[in-house]
Amino acid sequence: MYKSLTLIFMMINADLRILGRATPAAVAPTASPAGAGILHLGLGSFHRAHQAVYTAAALQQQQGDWGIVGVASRSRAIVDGLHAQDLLYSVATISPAGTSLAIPGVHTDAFVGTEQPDRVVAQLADPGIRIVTLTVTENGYNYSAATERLDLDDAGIRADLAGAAPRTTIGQLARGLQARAASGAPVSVLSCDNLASNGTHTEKLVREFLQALPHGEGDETLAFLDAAVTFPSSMVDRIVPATTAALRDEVDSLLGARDSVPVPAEPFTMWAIEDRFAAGRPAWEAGGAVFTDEVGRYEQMKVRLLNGTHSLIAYLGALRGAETIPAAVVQPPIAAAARALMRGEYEPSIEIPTGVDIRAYEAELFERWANSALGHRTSQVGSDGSVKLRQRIPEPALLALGQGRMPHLIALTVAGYLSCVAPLAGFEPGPHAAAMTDPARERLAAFAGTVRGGAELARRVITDLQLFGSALAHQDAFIARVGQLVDTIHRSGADAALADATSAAEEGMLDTRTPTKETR
Ligand code: CS2
Repeated sequence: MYKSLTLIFMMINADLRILGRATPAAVAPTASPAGAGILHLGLGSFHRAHQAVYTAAALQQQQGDWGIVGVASRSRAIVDGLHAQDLLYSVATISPAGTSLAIPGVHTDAFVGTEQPDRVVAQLADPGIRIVTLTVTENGYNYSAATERLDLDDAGIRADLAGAAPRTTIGQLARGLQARAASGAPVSVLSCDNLASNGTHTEKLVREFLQALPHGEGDETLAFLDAAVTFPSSMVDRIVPATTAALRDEVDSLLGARDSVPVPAEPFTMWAIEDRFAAGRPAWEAGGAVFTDEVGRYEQMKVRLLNGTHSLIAYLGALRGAETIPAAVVQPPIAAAARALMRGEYEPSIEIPTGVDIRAYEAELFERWANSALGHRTSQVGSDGSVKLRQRIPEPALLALGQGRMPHLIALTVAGYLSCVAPLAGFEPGPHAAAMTDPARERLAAFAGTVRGGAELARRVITDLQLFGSALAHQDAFIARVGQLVDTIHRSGADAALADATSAAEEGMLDTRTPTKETR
């Protein structure tokens, strides 16, 4: 029977040598902050393996009141698990060479936001809190791609606007900032989600919420936003799979203690942040964060090359029976499609950040995806495609179409997505596709039950539902190509669609690279 994590840390403090003998891999918490300066919404694994680790490094270099109050949106298990361990947990960095542990130790409190919404507002109003960070996923912003605004038809947003204790993220931010306006204390809201221009996007949605309040009720807060609130953008990167029972067992044996809420992560980590903080910030550069004016470029590079290609690997991998990303990416047809997608369709749409070697970046992506020890599932990456893909595909697709090029592999990504979550009658996409969750799954499945084939499915989803925004909704050639590839997957299988789209993409790349007569 393992001792509890808390007891182990008491022992660490009492006598390091004893613990060293008992558990060779013993680790002490990196930080122990005096007070909290950060309120974090979204206490999931990603935050705990990313921002928490950078904050621990910052506090190790420079003490300060930068502890984190973590708000889980719904999960009681994580909050109870953390409280039972004095808010400590391990981050297991996993590579084929082995696993190493770190314990950030930066959280000063944790609670469930939907259970105590008033407490979220009160914390945000507290002048001691100087930064609010967010990892609520692409799905947590109540953004409507069809209207390109805050989704005012959403029941949660409507309830928050009507004055209920706020339960949506945007409602909590707006109501919290409304309460804070009384003291006027400056604060920064830092989105750490995979969204283009995530700071600007968050600010726009908060402002739209305040503008939608009746009788100019939000006006004073809007003025407070102008004067004292900043929304820096940031690009976050670290692959963090779901925690499994096997990971818990491995961590327990390395630690010699029971940790019920460890998080696994890959060795690679990156954070690029716009340095616009209204009331100070931790020295996150101590953990390797880059402060830069080129966050937009980093974001574009990452959301397209990593996340966009990740989606292709996940959907086509799942359809070919791969349970994990590493198992999918080593399959030659998928590797070839991923490479052609990056080179031919995403890369031309990206302004590469200064000093980044794009070839080295792409090569590193393949190494990261192939990390078999991580066990990152295709069903995890494939989940929530309706909200993830709209961040990843419309702009590069529109850019290619505008230049007269068909983005065959972006079309294949969408066709793979539809085949996994909205298979037409008679097509069986397999267990990994079945395990993908998606907020639009029911709506899409209803379409799939009534349409006659891929072309109609693609049109219903892209044009009628505007799942990827209004601009792509009228790109008939693209929609037809998606429909064709859906039919190919359904009739002849994923391999046939991969071969078709990859060879068409490679031909397109040759055409654009073949020198003309004049330049020859
Ligand atoms: C993935 C990301 O699940 C997904 O859609 O593409 O979570 C990815 O692993 C991270 O963004 C890596 O930083």
